[in-house]
Amino acid sequence: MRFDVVTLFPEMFPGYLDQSILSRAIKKKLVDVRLHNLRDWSKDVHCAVDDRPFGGGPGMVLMVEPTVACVEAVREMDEEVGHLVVLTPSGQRLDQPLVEELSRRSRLVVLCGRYEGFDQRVFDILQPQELSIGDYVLNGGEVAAMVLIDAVARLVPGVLGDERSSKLDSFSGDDRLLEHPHYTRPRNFRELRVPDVLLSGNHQRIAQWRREQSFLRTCQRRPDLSPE
Ligand code: JAH
Repeated sequence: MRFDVVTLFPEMFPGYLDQSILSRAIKKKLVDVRLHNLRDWSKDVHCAVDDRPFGGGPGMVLMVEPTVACVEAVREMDEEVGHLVVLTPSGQRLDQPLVEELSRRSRLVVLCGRYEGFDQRVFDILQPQELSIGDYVLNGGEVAAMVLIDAVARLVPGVLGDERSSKLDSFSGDDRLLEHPHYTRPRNFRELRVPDVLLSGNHQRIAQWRREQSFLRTCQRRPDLSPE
């Protein structure tokens, strides 16, 4: 799967891309992330890509000309033009079903804003899918873009060691409940013991216990996700 990121701050990405799971996926050519600096498409002598808002007010707005030129040029860098997404606080809330849907694409072009965001005509012309990772404001779309890439890339076949593991994640699988608790050695730590059922070797009872724990946790912590 290919990601093309359009940003004013491409230098924010390598540190993140070089971390273990993703760098392995990139080495294995399962994932390809290309970075594009929006400033390279500036139309003016000062390399400006932002300007003051019409109507007044604080902050700067990213200009339509360099943004559209950049996204169109980046899309044309491959015969598959890709699916265009923009990270914005006013976008559709990203959740695991949407992540799964995006992971079935072969190419995503991810546009990151800064300052007060893009001129509205960027959205009118490019008609991107507008996505939000949560109801809070960041200083720009880059961190949200990394969240999106992280969540989507791990679902690309071969990126995780064991393909079963993502089906067992919170919000995943048939019921989309929170995950059950996990335990490993030691069996007893400060009088806190690993539940006997997990040491029983009875896989049917273990699966039953885990389903119950998932259900209870979801009811207690996330009633909004609870079945009924
Ligand atoms: C902030 C451009 N949903 C998180 C999110 C995504 C993007 C932005 N903020 C929050 C943002 C400033 C400029 C995008």
